[in-house]
Amino acid sequence: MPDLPALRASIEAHRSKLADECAAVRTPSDLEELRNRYLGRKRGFVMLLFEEMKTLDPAEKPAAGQLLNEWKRDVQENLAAVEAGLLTPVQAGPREDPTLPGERRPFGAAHPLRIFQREIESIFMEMGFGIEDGPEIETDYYNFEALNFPPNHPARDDWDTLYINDNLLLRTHTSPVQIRVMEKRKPPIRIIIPGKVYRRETPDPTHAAMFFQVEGLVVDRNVTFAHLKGTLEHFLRRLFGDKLKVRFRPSFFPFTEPSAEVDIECLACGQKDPACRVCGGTGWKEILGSGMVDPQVFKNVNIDPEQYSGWAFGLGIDRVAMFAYGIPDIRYFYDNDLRFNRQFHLK
Ligand code: 2NL
Repeated sequence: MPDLPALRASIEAHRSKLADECAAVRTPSDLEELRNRYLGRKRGFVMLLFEEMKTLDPAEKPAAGQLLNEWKRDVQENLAAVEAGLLTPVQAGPREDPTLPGERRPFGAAHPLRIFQREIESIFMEMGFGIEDGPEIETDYYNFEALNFPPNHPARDDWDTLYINDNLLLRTHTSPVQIRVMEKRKPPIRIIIPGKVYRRETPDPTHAAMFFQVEGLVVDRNVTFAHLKGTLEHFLRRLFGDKLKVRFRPSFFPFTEPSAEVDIECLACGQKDPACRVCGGTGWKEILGSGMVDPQVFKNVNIDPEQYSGWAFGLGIDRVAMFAYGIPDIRYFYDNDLRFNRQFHLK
């Protein structure tokens, strides 16, 4: 049967081990393991010695109880100190000055292309247009067939893209969203669709395999080419300036008839430099494509072309932003170099 001196000796033996064991703790799980070994409810050293106390001579029990309680508190304090050390990194030098102002973390900011997209959106919103979006992975039907590109037609060569399988592809324009809207909703329709589009391109200063586009669509009774001209001219003057010269040139798209390309005066040379690198000396810069929606496209979405007419346009956000800001290479938009990106949110 143990006696009080034997109990005291056991406690001292544990006490001298604990100091080394505390110093060896490196991780929270080391600490947990140590805590269990000493304070575990069933087989912890502290609990085992309390059990032993029960076998002592009753006269020795009060002193033994006091010894054990003091030791238990000592173990708890040691472990708490180790825990605090794990949570607080060692501080070298003087304490931090709590009266200093906090560290400012920079907020993120919109990408230059997104800023330009928002500018375009707000001009059309002023005119009562809504904004829509849709999937970037499209079916052959929505990207081509509904827009009047027959299967295997050579016109598809200009819109070559990345195919996921025979039927699914990365959209080459946002027009499939207009098709989806016209299927669901009857005229009047006045919408623009900004978004990412894809083409099979080898990247160079003016081509990227992924870029941004805005398309617009107006469908109602008695919509004419005059509405197309007036709206696009107003849009371009809001974007580039009141007095901006705008011209319309005949063109071709499979989904519009008639079609027109829209040029604006070259703002780089003011139409004065025959050697201008931006307009090639022509004085004009092509900004967007447009036209009256082809009757076949209306039939594909069950809108009666005898009752309704409409016009549409498409523009490359990258291309127009390059012209507006004088950026010589489209790839700057996608380099994610903050020295470039930061030049476009000066506010
Ligand atoms: C361009 C030309 C254009 C359209 C896009 C369109 C959409 C539907 C019906 C008819 Cl659903 N047209 N979109 C029309 C004319 C031109 O884009 O050069 N884009 C960069």
